[in-house]
Parts: sequence; C-alpha cells; structure tokens
Amino acid sequence: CDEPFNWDAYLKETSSIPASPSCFRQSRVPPSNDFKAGMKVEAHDPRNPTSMCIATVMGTMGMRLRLRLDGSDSTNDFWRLVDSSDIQPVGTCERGGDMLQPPLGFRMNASSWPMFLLRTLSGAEVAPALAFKKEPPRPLHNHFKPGMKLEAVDKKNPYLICPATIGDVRGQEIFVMFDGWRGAFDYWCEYDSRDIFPVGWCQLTNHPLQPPGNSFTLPKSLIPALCSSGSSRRSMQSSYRLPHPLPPLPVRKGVRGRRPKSQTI
Ligand code: MLY
Repeated sequence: CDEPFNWDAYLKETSSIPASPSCFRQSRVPPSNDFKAGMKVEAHDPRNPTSMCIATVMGTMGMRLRLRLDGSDSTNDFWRLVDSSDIQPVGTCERGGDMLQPPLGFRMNASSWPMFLLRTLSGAEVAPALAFKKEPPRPLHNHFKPGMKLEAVDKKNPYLICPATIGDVRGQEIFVMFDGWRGAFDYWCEYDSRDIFPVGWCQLTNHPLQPPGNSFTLPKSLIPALCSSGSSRRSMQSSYRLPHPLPPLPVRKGVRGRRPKSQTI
C-alpha cells in the first residue's frame, strides 16, 4: 500500500495515455537548480504583477523555488520555476530605469520602503545571473485532448504536484482534474501554463509527486463490482488504490442519501 507512485502501472491500470511532452511549455531537458535558500532575487508580485519586488528564496524543490517577498508576511509564499520569466537577478530593474516596489500588504509604513530596501539588500547574498534560465517557448497550439494524463500543481496547495487528467479543452484553455479528489481541486488554465508538466517530470527533476487521492466519482452501480477483485469497467478516473472495503459515503444533512458534489480534505 505504501509503494511509491508508479506512472507505468497507473497508466496501465487506468488504460490511459500521457499527454506528449510537446504539449507543454516546459523544457525537454530540465535546467539545473542553482539557487540556494537565502538568496535574493527580483520577482513580480503575484498579487500585483506589474510591480517588481525583492524576494528571498525560502527553499528549493526540484527545479522550483519557494519565494517570499521581502517586507511581506510568511502567508503569501509562492513557487516559481528556475526558468520562470517572473524572476530576474537583483539589479535588473534598476538597470532598466525602473524602481523596485514594496509588496502588496507591505508590513511597514510606505515611507519606510527606501530604507527597508537598502537594509534588506545590504550584505545579502544575491542569486547569480547564471542561475536564471531562459523560459522555454510556448507550443504553437493547444494539443491537449480529454483523458490525457499529466502532472499538475495543486493551486490550493502549491507545494504539491499531483497526477491529473485533462477533463475538457476549450480553445486555449484546458480543464485540469486531480485524480482521486472528486473535483475539489480542479481548475481551468491556459494550455501553456507553467504549472503543468508531462508525466515523469517530477521523477526527472527530483520533485516529490503526490499519489492520487482515494475519493472517486463513480456510478453507484460500479461500486460493488470494484469491491470484488479487479474486473469490469474502469471509470475515466482511476480505480487505483481503492480502499478495501470502500469507506461509507459521507451524507450531508438535509439531502440524505445523496453524495456531496465535492469534498475537501
Ligand atoms: N486538504 C488537504 C490537501 C489536499 C491536497 C489535494 N491535492 C493533492 C489535489 C490538506 O490540507 O491536507
């Protein structure tokens, strides 16, 4: 039960195919992560993307960085890839004649920003220019098709990357469904989002991959069949790691017997 997640077995089990790496705006050969905790970078404020701020690398995972804007609190950390165009070396902004901005929700009085900036940078280790990698070009078209598997950032818990399935495609947009989570974490995004990765990406970049959840949206008629040994049809979501026996379905007050639409654990 505690074996590490294995994509090959899972793809077989769910009779599904992975989206081709050419669908994604990710480099085929992932760049190295040369950032270290404590280094300073310039980063677009995720909550105010036109402003450029100073951020500190709080940690690294695979080729991702956990960043915190200097002068902001610890509750707004965010993640960027080493080849994200949202980050650049300290000094880039000034060289371009622009000014570094305080983050949205700056902890101090706005008038203390210039002094704060001076202090936060004095004696700080800045990330070397070579650590910043060029962002890969976007694929020319949206090649995703419903049912294709991928790895995707859970936007509600952005430190997590999880197995997911393309649920729908509309123009430039795709619907990312997290396997085994009953829709609670699903989202629409652009096909060229930097938060989605080809199957095998986590392994390749040494990033942890969450196993699928174990909540499933299945027609009731299928449940007894799944409790007996692996036979019968498979739903588009998987039967992988179904708990035996299945836990009772949660019942909402007032709508007895009906299954809740989604559930957040
Ligand atoms: N709510 C859970 C985390 C759920 C993660 C779901 N992802 C993997 C799709 C928690 O806070 O522990």
